[in-house]
Amino acid sequence: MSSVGISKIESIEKRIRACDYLCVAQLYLRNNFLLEHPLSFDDIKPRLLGHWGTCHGINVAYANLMAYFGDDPNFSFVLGPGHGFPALQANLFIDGELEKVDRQATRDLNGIRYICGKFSWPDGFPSHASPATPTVITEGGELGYALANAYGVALGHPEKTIAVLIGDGELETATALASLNLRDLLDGAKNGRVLPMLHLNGYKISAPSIYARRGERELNEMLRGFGFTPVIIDGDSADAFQAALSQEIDAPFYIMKTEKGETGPNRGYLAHQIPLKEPAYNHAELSQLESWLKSYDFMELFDKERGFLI
Ligand SMILES: Cc1ncc(C[n+]2csc(CCOP(=O)(O)OP(=O)(O)O)c2C)c(N)n1
Repeated sequence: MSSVGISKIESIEKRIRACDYLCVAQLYLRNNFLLEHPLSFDDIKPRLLGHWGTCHGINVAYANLMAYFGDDPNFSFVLGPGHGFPALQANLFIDGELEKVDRQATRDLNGIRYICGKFSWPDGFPSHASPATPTVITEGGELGYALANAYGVALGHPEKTIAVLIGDGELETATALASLNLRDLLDGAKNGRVLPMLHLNGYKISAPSIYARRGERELNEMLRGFGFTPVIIDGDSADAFQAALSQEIDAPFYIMKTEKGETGPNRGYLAHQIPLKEPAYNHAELSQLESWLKSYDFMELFDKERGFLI
């Protein structure tokens, strides 16, 4: 039995499923966005660009954080891995935030066609978060600033809560690592609460991340050394995530462990960018892509006439 209610957990899981589908659709599809007919080579973008591996984890964090803090107007979410743009875009689209600044991003089939068809496409959306994305101020291709930015948002705003998702590769950068010191400088009554969250999916591009190699005990010791209390969220269960958020902990540092590429056709470094590279001309890969897309059962979550059912 879920600690926070079945319907809330179900709605989080549905939202994650919808966003995962929209990520894969953005990466691959130029047509047939609802799979209304069998996928064909013509439906696939001729040049595949973008990053899948980090997307599911971002969708898990986003959905769970919105479910927990979404009603609080003083809550913000800062995203480190800007290469996970399809996930950020999917969430902004589903919430209607994109439509507020871009009238073509309507929450219907036209909007889906627009965000998917234009992702990583000439004169369309870039493959990384960019200042054209609502609330994004820096180009998403450079890792490292998320934690510092989150403490910046908290500065002088005690009413604010800022959750920040940091990639395990990102936490190897000098900027992110040095930003761990900010807790010492900025924790206190005059500033807001920063909730750092490490996305421990084990890899950065083609190699294991240092923190994944070192193991849990050493990672925990390092974070404790900076004054944080590590809280592990093992896997993508919404129940576990909600339970972790509801613990009353001083200076928590959440560690969300997922498998890189989870819910896709492969895992780890193979999933970092485009997991299936040839679906535009390879029958076997086309059918793998079709099965992958169908695994999300998107039509249970979206209706052509009524829009999103989540
Ligand atoms: C400062 C900087 N160095 C290197 C890169 C190249 N780069 C792009 S994605 C990536 C891996 C990021 O790994 P991680 O932060 O763990 O994200 P995830 O594994 O979730 O994709 C790297 C090193 C970059 N974007 N920015």
